[in-house]
Amino acid sequence: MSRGLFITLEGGEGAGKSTQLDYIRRRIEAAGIPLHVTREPGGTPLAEQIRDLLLERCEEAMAADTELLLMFAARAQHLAVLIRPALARGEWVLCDRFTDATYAYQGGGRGIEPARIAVLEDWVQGDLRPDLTLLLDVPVAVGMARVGQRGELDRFEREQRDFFERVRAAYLARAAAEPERFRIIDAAEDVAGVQRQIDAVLTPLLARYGATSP
Ligand code: Z5A
Repeated sequence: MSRGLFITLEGGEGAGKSTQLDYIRRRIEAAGIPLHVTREPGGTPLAEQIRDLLLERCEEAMAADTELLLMFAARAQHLAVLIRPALARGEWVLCDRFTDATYAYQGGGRGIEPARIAVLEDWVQGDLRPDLTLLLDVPVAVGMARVGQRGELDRFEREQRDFFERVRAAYLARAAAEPERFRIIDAAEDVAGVQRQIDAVLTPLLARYGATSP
């Protein structure tokens, strides 16, 4: 049996990932394809506990290396328990954020050398990489305005605008470096406009697996 497709969804603050994740799920499931929808950091009970550590505000500042290692600790668990077994069974996995987020946030945002991240990526993932990555790209000001109404902010949401500008630049640089894997979606459009762009990617993909229209 061939392994399932590994699809990741990426983007900065307020890009609309959560909003579009459900739409993508419905389209894939309507095609009759067995699918796991998951997220990072998290996705398994233990990895979700690591997520809590990463997102909770704490009196002691978290060192950038600690943050990086916790991201990969959660990822190692997620891969071992959920992602690799599902892909091996031929099921598809749709993941809200994956290692591109580490390059964007810990690399671009925190300033950790990409080469150091690549060492951990190779160690934890071996040769597993996403087959398709949808990057929901939105200007930082637009994304921040969308999430501005939220109450309590997590450790990442409390960062300043220049942090998120570096995150966005790092995402776009990765997309430019791997155009065959990435599809950049203009997420500044309204929800329907974003869905139309997603359809333009998903429709031909799903057609190859037996489904045709939204
Ligand atoms: N992180 C990391 O640092 N390193 C890593 O390796 C990984 C993660 C894997 C948790 O991520 C944090 O972990 C994240 C990066 C870090 N921190 N940040 N920031 P998360 O994915 O769980 O949380 P998030 O990125 O904060 O998600 P989000 O802010 O919820 O964004 P979103 O899911 O993209 O947005 P949304 O909830 O779908 O939409 C936000 C609002 O905009 C909402 O009111 C919508 O109704 C509205 N919306 C959505 N789309 C539109 C459009 N098209 N037009 C108008 N309004 C819209």
